[in-house]
Amino acid sequence: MTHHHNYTITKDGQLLIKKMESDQVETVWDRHAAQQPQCGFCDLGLSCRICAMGPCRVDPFGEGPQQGVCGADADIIVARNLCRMIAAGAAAHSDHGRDLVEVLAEVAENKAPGYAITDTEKLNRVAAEYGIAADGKTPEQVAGELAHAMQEDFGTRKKELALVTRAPEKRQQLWRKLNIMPRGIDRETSEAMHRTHMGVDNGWQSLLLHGLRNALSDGWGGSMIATEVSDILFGTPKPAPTKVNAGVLKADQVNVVVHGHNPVVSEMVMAACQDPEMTKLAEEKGAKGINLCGLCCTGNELLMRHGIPMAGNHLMTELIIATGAIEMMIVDYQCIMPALSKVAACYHTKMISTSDKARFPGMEHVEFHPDNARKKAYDVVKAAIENFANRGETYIPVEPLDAVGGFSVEAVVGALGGTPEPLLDAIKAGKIRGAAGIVGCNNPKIKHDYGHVTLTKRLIENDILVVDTGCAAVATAKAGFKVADAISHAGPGLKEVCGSLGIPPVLHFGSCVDNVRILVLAAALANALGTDISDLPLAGAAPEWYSEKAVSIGAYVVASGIYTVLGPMPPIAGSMNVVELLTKGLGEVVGATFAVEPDPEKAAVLIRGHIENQRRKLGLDA
Ligand code: XCC
Ligand code: SF4
Repeated sequence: MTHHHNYTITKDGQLLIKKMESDQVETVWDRHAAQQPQCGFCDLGLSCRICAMGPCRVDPFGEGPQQGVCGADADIIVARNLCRMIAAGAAAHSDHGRDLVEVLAEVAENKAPGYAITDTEKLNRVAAEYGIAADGKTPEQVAGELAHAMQEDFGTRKKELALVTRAPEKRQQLWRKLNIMPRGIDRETSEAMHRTHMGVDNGWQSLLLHGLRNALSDGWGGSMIATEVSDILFGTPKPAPTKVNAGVLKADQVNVVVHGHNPVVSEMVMAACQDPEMTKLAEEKGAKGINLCGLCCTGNELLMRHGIPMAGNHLMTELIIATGAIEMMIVDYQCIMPALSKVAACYHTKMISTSDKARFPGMEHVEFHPDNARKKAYDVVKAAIENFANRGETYIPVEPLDAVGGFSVEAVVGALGGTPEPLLDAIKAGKIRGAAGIVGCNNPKIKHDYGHVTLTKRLIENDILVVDTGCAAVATAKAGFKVADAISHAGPGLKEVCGSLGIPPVLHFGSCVDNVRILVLAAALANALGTDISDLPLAGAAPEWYSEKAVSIGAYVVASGIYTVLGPMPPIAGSMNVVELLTKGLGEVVGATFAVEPDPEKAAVLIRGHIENQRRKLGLDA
């Protein structure tokens, strides 16, 4: 029995859950219910299966065993588990970055037909940060040298990653002093796995500190490289209109949906979908055209750069298939529920996996590599067109909503007239109290989109500018906050500032790797004020996070000096020492802490209190 109104605040979600219920197709909420009660030891982080003397668990009530077979206690087990979550998240983001660097290297050697250098200005700017001069070289030569220099960032030959110099000087010094300056991207993840092997690092504090260094190698390394190289190859985003929610599917067109994270695949699929020859083919098959839509972060990548419409976020990925309107879903990696192909089997949707690293039962595997991606993209789009004939009844339950995406730091600074000063002035004058980055996923433990939308609403009505990414950004777009008119929901100061710039009070900053755009903007603000990021009236939030990547993001955001409120509780409550350190002690170490608050109304109060406190400390309201 499904209580579809309790699962999501979205109309399209509610109607499609009802549809799946009547079609008797299982959803993520059904599977979540079937898992109840979930393991209490694991929930508290008190179970360990790192070695074959185990698995072990520590009794939280102090009656049963207090240590594993090896003697690890609750603090060690919790810290080790958390460290491994960060390592997995950092690995995912950074491996995504590596795939882009490989494309850049192949573009430099002219071995990746269909890919090109789109933003030469940015190529030269980033190359300069790596100490590569562009004069007298072709863009391809610069790209080749840059790709090589970035590959060095992944390795073990350096003492510090190249792009950490973007952080304020004070922050860099702090990282050096704490010995958490990230060295090699792969090195930190590899060291995290080493330290957490049985019998290595059994200091829960030193484990957590390394977790921060590992996360920093993601934020100022792997993810930052992913975003920068994506901009170089596919263009730096500029504000552009788009449409969002399940209503972006078209009843009379071939609907192709891309899901996953890496624009390397989705950009080629887009190029094939936009080819007039393909449109002609679709028309011959009785469709009015080809409609490409996105899901999750690869959708955000296309939305940011090309205004491609967004069908939904994480918890919409199954539901959208129940429209019966999708000819093909093409996935790469990360956040793709293996359940999707079972759902697709109940409709006519063809599922295509594209990455050697990411296989799924029940999907057809068409492997994309930089040298064959263009051809493969045409192959799959042709197959999608063929599949239009197999379509049954469709159910597209809502009309799409308008939204604006594309706020890169370059675009924001451009809109401000070339410097971040006007934004600082508005903050100093108190018209904007501060800014919050709302990021991360959906999680069936939280009513779908309720966390993101409620928190955003409360912050903008209190004159706090919101920038968001990932599935959070899709949630607020679907709630109507990403149009210029949404200033009607903002407080008077934020309304005035956004109104005069003609921008929404909630800015779409991109995919999850694009959280680095928030770091870059925060660093620019701190540098303009001659201070550190931890002094600014800023906050982060992940109200509905689920993934290991989100743990890495949260850790690098806090390690960069930004107070961060998590919705769902991470599996750490089994160690009061770890909880105390993360929620209090870190303040004295990195100048920022975590908080956990599943109720977004209360999270908003926490964030407002923090921002007002930061303003007082800066002497802004004296
Ligand atoms: Fe995945 Fe990036 Fe989370 Fe969404 S926000 S559920 S990580 S798609 Ni990244
Ligand atoms: Fe048990 Fe220690 Fe092995 Fe973990 S590492 S499974 S606590 S013996």
